[in-house]
Amino acid sequence: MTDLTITDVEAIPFAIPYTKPLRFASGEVRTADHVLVRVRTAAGVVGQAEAPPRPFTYGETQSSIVAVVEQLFGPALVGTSVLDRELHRARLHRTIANPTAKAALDMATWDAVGQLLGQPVHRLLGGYAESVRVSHMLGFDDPQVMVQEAERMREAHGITTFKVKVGRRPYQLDVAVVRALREAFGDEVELYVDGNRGWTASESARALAEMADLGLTLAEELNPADDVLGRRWLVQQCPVPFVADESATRPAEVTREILGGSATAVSIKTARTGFSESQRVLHLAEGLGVEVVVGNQIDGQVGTLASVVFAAAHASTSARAAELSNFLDMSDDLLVEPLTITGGRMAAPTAPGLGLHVDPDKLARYRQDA
Ligand code: MUC
Ligand code: MG
Repeated sequence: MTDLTITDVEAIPFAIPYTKPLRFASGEVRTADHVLVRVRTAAGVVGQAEAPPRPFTYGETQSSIVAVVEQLFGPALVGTSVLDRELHRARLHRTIANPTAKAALDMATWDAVGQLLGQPVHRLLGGYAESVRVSHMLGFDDPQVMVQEAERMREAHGITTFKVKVGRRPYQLDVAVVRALREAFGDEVELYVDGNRGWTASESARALAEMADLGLTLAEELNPADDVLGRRWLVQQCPVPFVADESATRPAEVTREILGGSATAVSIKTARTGFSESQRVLHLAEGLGVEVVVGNQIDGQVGTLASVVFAAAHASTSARAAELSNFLDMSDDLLVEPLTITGGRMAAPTAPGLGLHVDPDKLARYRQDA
């Protein structure tokens, strides 16, 4: 019988510059300083996944991810079977936080399982759709620049769904952008907004009122969830689903925010909840009767591959466009075969595991520990 034992866990820091930095209310990204996590098994199969630190959101850094994987989480997994996901969870979740380190280990483990079984992870998770619609995230800029960027995405990749970053002051800066996009594209595009907690509840309410004629489909984290009463007041008057992103990443937080009236939809990001915990969040959301969106933690191509695998695997994650395109703003990436978006859609890989092949020359060029 194949030996499924995990023999080694590795964390490789790498850095790839963005050609077009992404700016939003809680931060800015100029370089993808991520970590490639590898889980090696006794049978020789290696599972891989990407951890993107977001210091301004969750407090992880590239070096903290490498340290926690090498010193704490890796040793907790070595000697167990790749199939023992509940045991892995029990051991890793004794430690709070460190979401992308935990998520990458979970996804690398699934990648190894898929390769060992000769099945794509997309099918192991649920196998619902072959491909999903893509939503592109537009970072802060002047209205005309953001319209040009959306036009470029539509022309080159057929993308017609855009998440517009908002949360600047005065809020009219962002309202002008959404209006310019609607005027430029009419009904041909879907638009929604994400504030990354940049506004107060009252600024958000005024902005929503001024955008009432612009046909938004979702509003995400416009103000901090910790403004407890202000947030409930805002969500009650929001005419579209109000998405909890960074405020509700764990099942307990999702339960609290939804039952407390502080959100009416949930963003699921494989970068921070992997596949196993993302399925827990998804099933909870389904049970609560709230919609989900597959979000983007400004993932590289390895991370984006994981997101499309998860999005395409279930009916409710493929109902809305998934945020899968921000790797297009990077100057290069690690995969041998770059991901493609055609006709506004991205296909889930059909090869065993996550179907990802890291180019050794590129990894050698971008790794930071050599
Ligand atoms: C998003 O949806 O908020 C920005 C910060 C982060 O952690 O993810 C991105 C996108
Ligand atoms: Mg968000």
